Amino acid sequence: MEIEVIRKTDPEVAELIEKEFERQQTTIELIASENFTSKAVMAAAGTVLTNKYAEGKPYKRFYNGCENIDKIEELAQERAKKLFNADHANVQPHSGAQANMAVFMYAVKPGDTVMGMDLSNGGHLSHGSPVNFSGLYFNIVSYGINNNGEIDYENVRQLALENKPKLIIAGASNYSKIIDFKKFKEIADEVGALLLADIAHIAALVATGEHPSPFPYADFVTTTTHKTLRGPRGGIIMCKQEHAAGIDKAVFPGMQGGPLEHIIAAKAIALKEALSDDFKVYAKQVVLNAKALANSLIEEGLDIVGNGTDNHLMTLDLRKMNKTGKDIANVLEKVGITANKNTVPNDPQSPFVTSGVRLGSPAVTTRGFKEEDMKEVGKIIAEAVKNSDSEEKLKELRHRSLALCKKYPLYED
Ligand code: DSN
Repeated sequence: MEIEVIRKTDPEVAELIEKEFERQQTTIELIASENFTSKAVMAAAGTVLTNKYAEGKPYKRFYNGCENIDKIEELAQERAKKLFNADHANVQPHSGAQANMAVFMYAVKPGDTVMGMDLSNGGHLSHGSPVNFSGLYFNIVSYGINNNGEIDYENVRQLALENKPKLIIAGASNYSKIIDFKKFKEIADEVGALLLADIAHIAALVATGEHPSPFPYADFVTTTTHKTLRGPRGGIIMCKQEHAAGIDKAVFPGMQGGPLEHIIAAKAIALKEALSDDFKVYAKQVVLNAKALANSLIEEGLDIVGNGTDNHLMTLDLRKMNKTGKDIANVLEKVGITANKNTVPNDPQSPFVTSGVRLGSPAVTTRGFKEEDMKEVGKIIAEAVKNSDSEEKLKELRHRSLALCKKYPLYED
């Protein structure tokens, strides 16, 4: 076993890996951007492929000895294209943020105007946050969400008409409604902007038809491979053929050096898994489970931004309960539920404190949770919020969360 090999060389690291497995096994993972890969995906990431330099593209490398690597990377590219019905795929980005960075590098110049969703409204750091390369080097115009938790497309259009961006980003890290990519395309066309759809969060839903696809509309589509897509940590850029050469050049030599071919092999495996019928069933269940959790929380008297969800995530709005996201995320950790604090629209608290907690269903769905389990998870969360000062109650809730974890053990077969 790999862990025994690691233990022989480095018992300290081996022990921490084992503890992390135990943590994952015994807690309910509701971080909306996390998931559990298959054993095959994990195994590929730990192979001899990590030894190989392969700068360049398949069959056009700057290093010799790439005959096997080329075929693996080509498989990953072809599977990504098939899964999403894309013209072109570059599977080398090390992460979603670097995929976005490469699109910026190709599509805009420093100082150009770019529109993206504001981070505190559910956008991503790389969509224009002032502390990120995107906000530091580009003139960012941010759009947000209204009190119903929805993008106000007329406001996006007005901002676009006023500011004439060269690039518009449609996509989010915390948005629970369907994104209307067609509307974004109409706005982009009206002002002559290119359109980037960042589907990092909803990739599996797009791939399986649970969310409308941006592919007929967007010039570029970026994704991570480790969220709903259930692959290794990494990114992919897909684009229209006319942008293919420029995007490839932006990834290498523009942004990155040698691609991580062990991770690209793991991406290829995850993409094969995502093309299966089982994965369609999985993605459908992700949405059903998120809706069941949202309904359970609402039945228990808690508020959800937008009063529900259309995808895999939701934000618990704690303002009515006079609690903060920071405190409740810590309380949930005590009862064996992992989630992250998040801002709500017009949040009176700072991003470090927040009034919300983001909750997602992708990881627990992989584990096997169904709607009735999500109902119980909702009850545990609600009781934890209402009894956050009672150590005795929190202990009882911890037993209930452990019982759910035991019902669906991880990596058994
Ligand atoms: N950090 C990711 C998330 O949690 O949504 C976005 O990159």
